Amino acid sequence: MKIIHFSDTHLGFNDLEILNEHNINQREADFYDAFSQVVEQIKHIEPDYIIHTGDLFHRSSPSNRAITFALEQFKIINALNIPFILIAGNHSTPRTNLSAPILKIFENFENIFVSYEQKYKKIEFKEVVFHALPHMNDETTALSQIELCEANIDTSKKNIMMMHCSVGASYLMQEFGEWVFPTNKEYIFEKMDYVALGHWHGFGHVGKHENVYYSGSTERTSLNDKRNSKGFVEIDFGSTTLVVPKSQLTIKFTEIKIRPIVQKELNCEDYENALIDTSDTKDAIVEVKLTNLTPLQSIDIQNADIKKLFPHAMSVSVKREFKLASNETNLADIEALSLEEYFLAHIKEDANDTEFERLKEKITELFALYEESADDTL
Ligand SMILES: [Mn+2]
Repeated sequence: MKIIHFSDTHLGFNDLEILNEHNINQREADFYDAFSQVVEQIKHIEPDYIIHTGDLFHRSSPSNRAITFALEQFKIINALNIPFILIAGNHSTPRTNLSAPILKIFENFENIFVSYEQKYKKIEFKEVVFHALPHMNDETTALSQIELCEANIDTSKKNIMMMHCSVGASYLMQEFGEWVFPTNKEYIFEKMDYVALGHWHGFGHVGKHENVYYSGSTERTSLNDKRNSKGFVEIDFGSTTLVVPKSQLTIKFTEIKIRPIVQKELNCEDYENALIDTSDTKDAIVEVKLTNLTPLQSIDIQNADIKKLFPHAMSVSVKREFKLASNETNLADIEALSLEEYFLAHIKEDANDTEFERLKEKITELFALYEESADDTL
């Protein structure tokens, strides 16, 4: 028996305000592409079951495009005749009882089994029981539902538990309404053949448990997530006719191809002669850190100049790290009336007269621009 486990696909997520050739936000399209790649692999692998552990959509009220995309993909999966079981995560669960859960739209597919009602659901097949515990807004309900799950373990079949939560406090995503699985209930994991987890966006097993895994997300919902390795898990339980002990479980992580995120550092100590390798930046999200900057350099080096160094990147963001000056000006020494004057006084200390005149013009221009955009009376 073979299962494919994936999670946190966040369909509809968008970022960076860059449009692709179809006028779709490029990052949103990246998330659709990641999902399609998993579906393509499923067609080749032909597992016995497919499971998704939550955050199918990024929002509980997804856009028309995200819903349309999901319906097209689910039609493909449904036609494979492989049962596809999915649970709701915190992103796809409405925060109030007033709105209807989006996962309900998949109820009418014969091979798709959804669990989104904030309660335990037993989804049973000939050889296996899926114990679905979707995201629950109320922790007290969650506890009684975990107990219900334990009571429903069927020792004559494989038991697979599915949840969208942080196990202990170690896998918190710092998001609203996260569910933390109670530590004193972790013993239930040992009674399961496999525990499929969603919520944490990196692949890996949990602590001492050999059969408890996060599959990770299929794309990055934050650029703070520097992982370039995203994909899905393939769990092989061996033959179902023989009683195979849990230790024979084989877990394989398969990577999909996602847009790379590349970090570069440009030491401004020798800016003119600095060489930067751009060979790995094609279509990438590039983050450049300028280090050892002096205030004077910072005026001269525009973000646009840095972006020009990476003509084939998808996006370039620039971070600036200043050199600590040996002669830090004492604030009290300058009787500056405005930030602009203070800044000019600071420049005057470091530059000669001609240089100061040249920069002064530039600074006045920049401050004028800043004041224009900061003026909220406009
Ligand atoms: Mn998520």
